[in-house]
Amino acid sequence: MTGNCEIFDPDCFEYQEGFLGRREADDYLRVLWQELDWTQQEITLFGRRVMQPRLIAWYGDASAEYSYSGLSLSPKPWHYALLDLKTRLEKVTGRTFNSVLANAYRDGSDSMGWHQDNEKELGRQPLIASLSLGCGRRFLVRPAARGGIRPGPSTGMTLEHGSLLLMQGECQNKYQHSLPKTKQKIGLRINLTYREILV
Ligand SMILES: O=C(O)CCC(=O)C(=O)O
Repeated sequence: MTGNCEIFDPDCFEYQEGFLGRREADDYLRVLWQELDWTQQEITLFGRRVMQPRLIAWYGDASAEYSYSGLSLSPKPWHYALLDLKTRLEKVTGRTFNSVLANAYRDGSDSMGWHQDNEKELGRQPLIASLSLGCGRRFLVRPAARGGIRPGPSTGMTLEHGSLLLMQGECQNKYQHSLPKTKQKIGLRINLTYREILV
């Protein structure tokens, strides 16, 4: 796969705009919004229980259990549209995925805070294939804190409808990423992060 993502470390991030055509991206957005089993979950953040500012759904092979921020997710059986996309992603990446975390940002007040996807069940150098559907949202990246040194300054780019972002190599060890709130009047965005959970 080729892509341009010059503002981020090219060893860790690869971006392809228009991975899905406009029409099919529209169709996936509509079907996934209507048919996935979306829930709003409570998580632990800095010792406090808070509701996540977005909806999520976890699908995959039965063995692909995933835990983060005090939340344990058991996968729902694959939805056909998620399975179609998984097959396409496996073809372009040459890798396999056994699960997908779907995030739905209903409007600009939904968001995802700074984090690294570095849970042990993802392995040391996970490949995460992140598909964006719906309204473009700003995606920020910054160097992770290390040895008492605070995180570095952030850079960002807009993840467009139908685009694919691969996060790979040392990405989850070196960098944090986030999807900040925005005051712009915008509608739904769905993000699908395909992962391989080591079981
Ligand atoms: O919505 C996005 O693009 C970010 C998703 C994300 O960071 C994650 O699922 O770990």
